[in-house]
Amino acid sequence: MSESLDPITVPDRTVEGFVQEFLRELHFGQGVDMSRASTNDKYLALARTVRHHLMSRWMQTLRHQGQVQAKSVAYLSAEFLLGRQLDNALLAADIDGIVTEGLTSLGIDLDDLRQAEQEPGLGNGGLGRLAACFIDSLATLSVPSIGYGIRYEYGIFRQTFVDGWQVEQPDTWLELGSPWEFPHPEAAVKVNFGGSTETYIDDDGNARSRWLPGWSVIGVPYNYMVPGYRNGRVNTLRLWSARAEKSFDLQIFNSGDYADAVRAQTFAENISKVLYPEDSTPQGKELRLQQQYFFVACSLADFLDNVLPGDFDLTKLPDRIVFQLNDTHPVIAIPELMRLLVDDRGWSWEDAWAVTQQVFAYTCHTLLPEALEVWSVDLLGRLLPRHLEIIYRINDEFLAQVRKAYPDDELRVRRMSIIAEFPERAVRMAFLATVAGAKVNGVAELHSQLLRDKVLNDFSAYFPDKFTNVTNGVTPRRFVRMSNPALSGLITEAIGEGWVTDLGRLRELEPLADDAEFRRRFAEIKRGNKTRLVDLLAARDGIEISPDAMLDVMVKRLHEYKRQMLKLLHVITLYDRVTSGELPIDQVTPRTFAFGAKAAPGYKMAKQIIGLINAVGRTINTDPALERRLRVAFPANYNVTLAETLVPAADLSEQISLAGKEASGTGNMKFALNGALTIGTDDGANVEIRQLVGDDHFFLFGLTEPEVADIVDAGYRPSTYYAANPTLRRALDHIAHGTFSGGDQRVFEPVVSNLLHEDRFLVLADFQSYIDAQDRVEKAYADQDGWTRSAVLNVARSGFFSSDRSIKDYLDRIWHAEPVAPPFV
Ligand code: CRA
Repeated sequence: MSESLDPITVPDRTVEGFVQEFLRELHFGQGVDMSRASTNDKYLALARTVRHHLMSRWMQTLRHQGQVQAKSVAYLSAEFLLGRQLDNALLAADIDGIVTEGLTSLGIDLDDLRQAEQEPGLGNGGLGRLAACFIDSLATLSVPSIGYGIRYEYGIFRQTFVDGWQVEQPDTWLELGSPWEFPHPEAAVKVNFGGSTETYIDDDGNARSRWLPGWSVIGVPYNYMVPGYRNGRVNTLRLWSARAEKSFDLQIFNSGDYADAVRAQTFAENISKVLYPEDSTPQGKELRLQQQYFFVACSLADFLDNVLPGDFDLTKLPDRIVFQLNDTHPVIAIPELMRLLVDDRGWSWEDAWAVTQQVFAYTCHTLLPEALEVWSVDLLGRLLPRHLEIIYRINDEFLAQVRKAYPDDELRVRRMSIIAEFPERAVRMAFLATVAGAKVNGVAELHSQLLRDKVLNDFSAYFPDKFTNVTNGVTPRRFVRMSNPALSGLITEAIGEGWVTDLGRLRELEPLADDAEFRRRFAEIKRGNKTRLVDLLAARDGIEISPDAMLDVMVKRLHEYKRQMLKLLHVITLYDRVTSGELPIDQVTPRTFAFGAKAAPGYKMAKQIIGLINAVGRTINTDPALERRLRVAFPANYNVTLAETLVPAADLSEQISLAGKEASGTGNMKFALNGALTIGTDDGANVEIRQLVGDDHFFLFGLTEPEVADIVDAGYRPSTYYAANPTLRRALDHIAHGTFSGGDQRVFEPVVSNLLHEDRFLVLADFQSYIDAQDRVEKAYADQDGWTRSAVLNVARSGFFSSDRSIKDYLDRIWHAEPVAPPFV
């Protein structure tokens, strides 16, 4: 269905038209003229001007959606790590050309305005960034969908280093204005908490339960545009902000107690105040449960009351919507929907359960048992008493069925109970999601297999058809087309521009790996990207690196299972070989070891490791014996914006988690797509990357998951590796003896003793295998042309890792929804 656009909302797509619109925005929107405008004024005016170019498509998409009522996807996620919006909007609207020209004619550099944007860091790491990639792909594939989440006033903290130690600063991303959001206070939703429940007899004589809440807050929606890539579609991301019902008590204010007058407001607004800075570990805090229920209750109410037409027959809900639960954070939506149907709409339990079981699907993102979220019955009952009752009933009915299927197997029943009894009585959110969800998926082949065979084994035996896999992906728009313009140009020149929305077509580059001229240009682009990074790090962090050195990169959250320590031990080993005279410095390949990592503020060991990386860096970067051939670069505050310059510049991608611990990883995909070679374990999506790019173009090392399981079962003793391996011993001794801490042996003692006596993630067991693989890297890199050939093949063979492919898999395997024709192109 193609409609013509509303002329009022379609801006003129010419340079003159743009300039006029931009100046209008500056005058009427910002209230300044060119002579007085600050960079921020110009950025805001530009953002609004660009926004105008997407507006008509947004309105059109919404109108069309209202008319067609096709099955939609609601992606429920506590995190959306969006990254900067300006470039993405320019790309989607296809107006970068006229904007650059228009601004130049006004004497403005587009790049200066880009820098003014504070990225919305509303996520921790992979899970939040995945959600952002998925809504991009949903829009580009023209799937009717809506993202629902929380508009945190403070996103992921800004990391700074003081003497090499991490210090967190608040992320004030809203401070200078946020031109990409549209608040709708008139569409606010009330959310209840606390209180108690009571039973009563309804008009038909049935005993029913109802909730008598104790307090409530208001959720105000903020809408964001999610443009598809040049397909005329703009979907919506709706993030909720908490407000008090009555922000201000005039009586109290007049009596002179100014603090008390705004107390309710302060209390309510705390709910959407900050993102919990945890990654892969649940933070069992009351406020976090409040956040989860808050956004889920707002989203369900919004969908049922506002998105669906007033006369919608809710028994048909499964034909109209699927709620995808991004990990367990939104799982409280399950009892909430039951409550809305049973308590508020008077449905029978059975009818409500039949619908509920069809409209939710659950993605699990972890393998770490400690990361599976549980809420104590005590807390949940206090905050959401009616939901707790509903969960108990779901559990009772489920366990009755399990007992029927496995008579006399009470142990199994206890294992499968949604309610854990030890160490305290608690609700296992992953189990609730598995019981109620129509489908459960892991995020890479190996991860899904381990979910079935280990983490959720009883459930996969009981519900064999529920479990499936969807391997993660990343959006090629942001992570190739936008962030690597030079490579994008080369690819387009070689195979046309179709790859941007059909990434499998990168395969067509394969023959060019054997074309010397293509390789030369590819290598030249890599060097250009390194130069871009060199300039950025100099300006952003005062870090000096050389564009001629190999760029070896490990960027991801700091976690012991990801094993930043393993890479650091390699760095220390090289340092030791050179300073001990074993290895002449002129035989060392010049290499920059780049790290980027935030540690959760309460994670002591992770913070120690950050301190140690910086300490090693200080020593290595200043030791004249190394002649600056080895350098450690650890820019603070790694985020999406930095990734966009770092990833295209990388030669070597470090994906070195202990096998069986990283669910998928998505950084690994971004690097391969930008022509870095991977050194990695057989873990997460590395397995699939290696299968696709081929063993000759991937540096594999380390124990496999079954080997890890065997070693752990047999009783792992890290000190035996220390005793048996002199190279390892020398590296650890450097840390222990204070080489990097001015002789002070206490500073990093916890790191050393943890590795020697505990080493939960088998760093010492994989050490030698990793060093050997790094020696292979060194040899391979010496043949620059051969390396470039492998890099080209990595790009050509990584098209599978597009989030467009992931979304198609979700559509086929889980959502059973379809793209609709865009309203216009
Ligand atoms: N920390 C996994 O650990 C995975 C992403 C996205 C994670 C990553 O391996 O790539 O999810 N898990 O699927 C997670 O957040 C709560 O669990 C992650 O980002």
